[in-house]
Amino acid sequence: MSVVQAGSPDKNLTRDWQDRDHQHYLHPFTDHKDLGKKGTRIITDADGVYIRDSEGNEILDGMAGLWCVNLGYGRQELVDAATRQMQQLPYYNSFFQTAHPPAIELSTVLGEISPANFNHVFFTGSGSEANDTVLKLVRRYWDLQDEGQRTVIISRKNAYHGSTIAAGSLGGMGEMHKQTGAYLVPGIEHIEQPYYFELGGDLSEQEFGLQQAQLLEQRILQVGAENVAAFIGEPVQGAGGVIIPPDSYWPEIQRICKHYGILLIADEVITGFGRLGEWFGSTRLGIEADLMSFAKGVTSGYLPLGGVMVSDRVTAVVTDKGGEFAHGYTYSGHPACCAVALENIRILRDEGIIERVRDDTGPYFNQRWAGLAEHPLVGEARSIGLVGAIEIVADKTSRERFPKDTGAGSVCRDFCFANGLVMRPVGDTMIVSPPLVMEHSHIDELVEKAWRSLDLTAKAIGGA
Ligand code: PXG
Repeated sequence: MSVVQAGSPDKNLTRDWQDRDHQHYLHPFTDHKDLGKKGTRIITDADGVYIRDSEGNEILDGMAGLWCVNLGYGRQELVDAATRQMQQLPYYNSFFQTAHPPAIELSTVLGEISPANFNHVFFTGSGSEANDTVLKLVRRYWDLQDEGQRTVIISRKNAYHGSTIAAGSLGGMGEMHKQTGAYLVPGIEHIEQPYYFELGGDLSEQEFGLQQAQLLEQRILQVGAENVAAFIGEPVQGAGGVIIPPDSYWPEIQRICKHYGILLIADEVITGFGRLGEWFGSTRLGIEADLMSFAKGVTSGYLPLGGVMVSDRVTAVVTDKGGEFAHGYTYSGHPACCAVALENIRILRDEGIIERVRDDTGPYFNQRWAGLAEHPLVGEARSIGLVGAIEIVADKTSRERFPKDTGAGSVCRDFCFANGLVMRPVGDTMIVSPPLVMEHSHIDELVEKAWRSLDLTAKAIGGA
């Protein structure tokens, strides 16, 4: 059932927007020549878990915007919180011995909802800025302890940590690295990812998880343990294709980090604020991090805000030793963004939404999503909390993919849109990360639309 009222689509208006979009607007991660040929989809409004385009089509938003609209659309309380704060104090900074109540209150609340060893936060405007901050904090942490030679940060191939130069360097996206070229931040090493479906071969899932974690130890020894500062990872890789590591993976990573004394950084930009049925993915997966970057779901995307939760271990060094941390943004702790985050967290708490993901909607989604593995085109259907992926394959048993130029994932995405569902491809992996307020009926609708789109894809590309 949809909440959005049908509009009165105006094709001329859509064409006009598309033309002007093409003439003036440079989109993120976009081939503009290609976009100009296809025409942009113009999204005009949204309510609950549905978005609506300029043609009046209602679409179930299986991606919560871009992994961020955790509370869904149309929450008046968030609008009111922003309005009130903008009327009272729309902006002030936290440099030069000043602060304001929303940033102070939000930092207190974040300390309450994060694991016990986190009691401090540094605010940024985005996830990329959060990970740039992480890089500088890590460097300062070791410098202040006279171990400035510890400069190496170990990350993973196919990781996504943002798109500024530092965050893109931390990430493991090949295409981004190619385009950044010589400007990549030096000293960042990338090990292979715990992607069982793609790389598991004949190993059991748990053997594979252990093996992939031990790649960290091998790399530490290669570069010299005394030179390694930190390991960074998303608890569940998001943009890389919702890669859920085997249970054996994180405990072994944790053991290795502890053994060599290196910092463990959890990038919680997607997994934070309820996605896995806990406030932070680290809690669900038993990760004891020293730094956690966050963004997106902290405000349900209503206003931009990011930050880094800094553990007592790191705070003790970077604050107690004194001296200025030469870092900060104009919009660090922006009052209106902090006010929206506070209201967002209040609603998540008061309505028990994260507990519902953990105990009810998450398990229901996991069970329904698993059913997609029965589809002839699907090699695997995996999920955790309210995030899931399916692997489109030409052959279920051998896991053989379709030829690259088939573009199976993109074909499926187009059928999804046409059938009223946002489900996006990462290559031939289809992924969803819906708003946390999904009801069982929305989950049924999502899975049914996904199945129908897979049927149409199979017909179009000659699979199954
Ligand atoms: N870390 C993670 C884990 C992310 O997913 C960032 C950092 C960077 O956040 P900002 O706010 O700077 O974008 C992200 C962002 C995709 C996609 O294609 C994913 C993100 C951003 C853009 C596209 O799935 N994640």
